[in-house]
Amino acid sequence: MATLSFPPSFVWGAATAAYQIEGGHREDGRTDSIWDAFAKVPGAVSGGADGAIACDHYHRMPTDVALLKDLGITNYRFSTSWSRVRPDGLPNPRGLDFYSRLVDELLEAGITPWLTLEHWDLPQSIEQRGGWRVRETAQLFADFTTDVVAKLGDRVSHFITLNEPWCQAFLGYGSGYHAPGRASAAEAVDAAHVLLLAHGLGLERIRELAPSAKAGIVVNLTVANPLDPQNPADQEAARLVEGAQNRVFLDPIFKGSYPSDILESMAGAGLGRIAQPEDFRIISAPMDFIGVNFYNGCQVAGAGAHTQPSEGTAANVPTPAGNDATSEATSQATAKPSPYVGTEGVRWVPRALPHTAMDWEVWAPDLTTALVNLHEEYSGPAGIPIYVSENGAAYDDVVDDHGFVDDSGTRQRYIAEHITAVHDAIEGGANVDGYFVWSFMDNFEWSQGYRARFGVVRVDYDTLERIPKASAGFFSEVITQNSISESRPDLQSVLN
Ligand code: GCO
Repeated sequence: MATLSFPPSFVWGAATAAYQIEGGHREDGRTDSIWDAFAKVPGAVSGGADGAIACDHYHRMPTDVALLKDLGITNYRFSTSWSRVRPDGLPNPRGLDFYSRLVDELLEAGITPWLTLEHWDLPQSIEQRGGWRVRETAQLFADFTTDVVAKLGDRVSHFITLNEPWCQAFLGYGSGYHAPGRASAAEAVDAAHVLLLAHGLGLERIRELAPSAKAGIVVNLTVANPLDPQNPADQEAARLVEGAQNRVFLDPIFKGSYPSDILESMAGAGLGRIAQPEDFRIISAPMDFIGVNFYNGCQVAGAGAHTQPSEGTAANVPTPAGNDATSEATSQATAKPSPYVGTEGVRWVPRALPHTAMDWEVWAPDLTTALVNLHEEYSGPAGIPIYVSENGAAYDDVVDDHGFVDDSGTRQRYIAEHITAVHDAIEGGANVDGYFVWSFMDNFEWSQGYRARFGVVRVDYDTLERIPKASAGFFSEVITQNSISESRPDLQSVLN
């Protein structure tokens, strides 16, 4: 087994998000976000769960930071709650102060903060005025960015504007799987544009207020593998799916326009109808890095005759990585429109691969493909630094009498194979400078509530105790060594 070493400057970290861990939802002036409101809708979240308490990080922040330090985690990606910082449109110093204390605590512990301004938790008061569907929200995001960067820009060196605009637009407004639970292709494409504009305006504020900070966005990319790589209809299906998830954001950001084929495939929904010409200059302003969240790829087929069995249909389009494709959610999928606007006729064809507890396929080589493609198609000769800003897996953990989870055969293996895939991408020429595991600890997994556990640290939701799993020890070791024993999917077990 070869040992794969990473460059000396490679960044290792762990990620979380405000609504998923903080709790304290009514404290110090915080008001509802769209996820507080969505969680109240019967059936929207598994088990009727919400983020009112979550991991109670709001009250346990110093000990959580101490645990990060104990685990040797040297970079921490977290997000700021807009509803805490600017509830109902007015700055709230008490809310912002929490993040100031968090940043101080991290720096004191020798941990570099990576701050995501918004990770899905739009204030509900803004949603009531149109949310991400209306252009005004991009301006409001810029105001929120100003508050955060003015206060923390002296200490935070890395800012991320938005997390996964695809999920926010297409799961939140297109399919209704996620808050705010709306299901309209037209609203989804409008939201996509407003999110892009918000990113651009946020970036402007970061540049003004913290000129030496590094800034970027985080997108969740998929890799669509054509069922038959030689079949033009399958190639077309793959192009459409990657277009509907990846290129619809990457092209405006890196090239200053929507891709022409996607303008066409999403014409019925009206992609770009609310765009103004100057938007694209704002959206495509240079960034210092791009973050990629990756969980899984997929296999797709186009219309036309195939002899292969077991093809998916529109009704079982898997909800993609970064959301809620468990079997329960998939059965609800029949009632919800596909988030893949403009891909009518495409069939998702499950591959004979292992699955996580989210029902997501496990195939780490897709991560290598995603990173190398991103590098080749978008990053230009200079090669913008790419960070894997989230990667990890939910499994049904088995807890021993001491509360310990030995996840070496599941989550740890998933992580090891994907870190190996990152190394392969670097060897393939992609400029990948870091890897953040999702997640530091088990947390509120959106529509799945608390039943999907992604943490390398277990959270006992009765006592709120944190207990590192085997994967946490493994990840610490990888960080210390700055290397990994090569770990590849066992093709034999995949094929059997
Ligand atoms: C996401 C998020 C995380 C999720 C993770 C697992 O992007 O979907 O950034 O909040 O919890 O992806 O689904």
